[in-house]
Formats: sequence, structure tokens, C-alpha cells
Amino acid sequence: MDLKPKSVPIHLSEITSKKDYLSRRDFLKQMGIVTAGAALLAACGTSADEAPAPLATSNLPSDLETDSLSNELTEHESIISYNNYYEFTTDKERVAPLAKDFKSVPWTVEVSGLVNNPKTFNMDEILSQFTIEERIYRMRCVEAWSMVIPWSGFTLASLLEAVEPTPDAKYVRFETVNDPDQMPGMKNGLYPWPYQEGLRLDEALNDLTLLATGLYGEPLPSQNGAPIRLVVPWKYGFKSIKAIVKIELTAEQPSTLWETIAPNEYGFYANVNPDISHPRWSQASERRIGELKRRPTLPFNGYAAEVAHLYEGMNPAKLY
Ligand SMILES: Nc1nc2c(c(=O)[nH]1)N[C@H]1C(S)=C(S)[C@@H](COP(=O)(O)O)O[C@H]1N2
Ligand SMILES: [Mo]
Repeated sequence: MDLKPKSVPIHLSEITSKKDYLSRRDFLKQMGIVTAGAALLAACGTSADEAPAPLATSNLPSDLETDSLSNELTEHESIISYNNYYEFTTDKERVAPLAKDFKSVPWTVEVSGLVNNPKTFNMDEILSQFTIEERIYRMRCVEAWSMVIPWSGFTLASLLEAVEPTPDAKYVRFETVNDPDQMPGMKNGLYPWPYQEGLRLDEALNDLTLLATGLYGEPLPSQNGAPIRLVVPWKYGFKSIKAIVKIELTAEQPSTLWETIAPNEYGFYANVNPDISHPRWSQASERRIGELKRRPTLPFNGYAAEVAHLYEGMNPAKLY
């Protein structure tokens, strides 16, 4: 296929709303340019010739206005103005203004530990080496609100394949940038910074597990975890760690920020489960941002067909 991202006469900076995003997607589809990746490369000024990675078209949702369960996309404005990002502040509506000048260029991600090919990637290498595709995912925060978010990114599996985990690698540990000068909330000594998270290797290799570099067809906004964050849609939102600088393959289960603070409330697995209440509130239903009525929460956030097999034989009570 002949992809010429440079010929796209719409600039990502012009996209401000769901309506604009959807009409731009229709436009790109008509042009035969159907991946967010093509548009992102154009935005970065990278020509098609310099971008060796083939651009995936096969994984695009057929109906771009909804996710796989026909849930409508959450408004762009809500996704970028209602955030959890404790390095900046615990006040969701203050994250975006505080993150406005966050500098995420240059940026590197160090991939190390039990791998044959440890490597520190810069963002240009990441964006050109891995196949950027678009995924519309539900996100369910442990606090019982949720959104439907159109991400662009690439599978964590593709990155792990590149570094070749050794046979003793059983877990993946992730770490957020440690930059208190840019992140005023880090001066709050109540939290064991830097933010860290982890997955079991088979969870990390599941095709749903994404490293996101964009949102709504734009490069990832700072408040959503620029320049690169994890998205694990069947787990509570706190697993989806932002602004990643380190990925380490380990033999032992890594400790996580939330499990360190409150192990009985935020376990390592954190799989979305309507039947297991948080000690302080029910998880049976959720408030979808932009909707008036609460909706029932689905097991594994609606992704049971893709991931339930990973937990066969495990006690669900240990998977909160
Ligand atoms: N580094 C870091 N990552 C983080 C958080 C955080 O405070 N710091 N909050 C988590 C929580 S609780 C949620 S619900 C999601 C929110 O992602 P969003 O702001 O993009 O919607 O990010 C997760 N990733
Ligand atoms: Mo969350």
C-alpha cells in the first residue's frame, strides 16, 4: 500500500473534539490512510520513507464511533481534563493545568533485566520501530468512574519480542519518570515515589496490553501520561502507569506503589470484578463520564473472552 502521510492536509493540532476527530477519521479512511500512526508520523515531520515500520490497518475497529461493545467514545475534553496523576496533584481537575508545560522531549525508555537484548529506546526509535495502531478501550478506575478512550499505540508484546525475555523472566516491572522539579505532587512525601507497576509476563504479552503514544489521533497529552504510558483495559486504571522511563523483566513479582501503600485495597492483579467490593465501596456499578445513569460493571471490564483464561485455577478473591 502506498502511504503518503505528508499529503494529509489536516493538522493534528486542529483536532479538538470528538466530532472533529470522527470526521477526520472518515476523511482519512476515504484517502486510504486509516491509521493514527500515519497521521502521527506526519505530525512529527517524519516522511514515509524514513518510517520503515509497516502501518497496521487490520486492527482498526469497524465502527470508529464506538468500542467493541458499541459504547460511545467519551468526549475528548473530559479525557484530557479529568485525570488521575498523583505526581502532579491528587485533584483530578488540576492535573491538566499543572502538566501544561511538562517537558517530555527528549525521552528514553530503558528496557532491562532478564532479557537477551537490553536496550534504551528513544521516542523516535519507538515510533518508527513498532507498528502504531488505534485501539478504542474502556477504562475503569478503581474509584468507580469510567471512560471510553481512543488510544494509539503498539502492543507491549511487540516491544518485549524485540528485547527477548530469557526463560527465567516471569514478570514485567514499569517505572514512571522521577522528576519532582516538573511534578509538584511528588513533594507529597506520603507516596513511595517513583510510581511503579507490574504485570505477570503472560498478561504483558496479551494482545490487549498496549503502550499508548497517542489519544484521539493526537500525540499523548501530558496529563494522560506523555510521551508513553501503559494501557491494560481489563484491570483497574491504576495499573495503566504513565510517563514510563523503565521496563524491567524480573523473576519475582514486582512491588507496586498502590500495593505498597494499601495491600488490602489495591492488589497486584487488580482485575475489574463487579463481585469483589473494594473495602470501602462496591464495584458492582460505575459512573461512565458523560452519562447520567450508572451502568453495571462487567467482569474483566468486558474483556473476559480475551483474558479470563489467564486466571484459570486462581482464586478470584486473590485477583482484586
Ligand atoms: N504515574 C502515574 N500513572 C498513573 C496514575 C498516577 O497517579 N501516576 N494514576 C493511575 C490511575 S488511578 C488512573 S485511573 C489512570 C488515569 O488515566 P487518565 O488520566 O489518562 O484517564 O492513570 C493511572 N496511571
Ligand atoms: Mo484510578
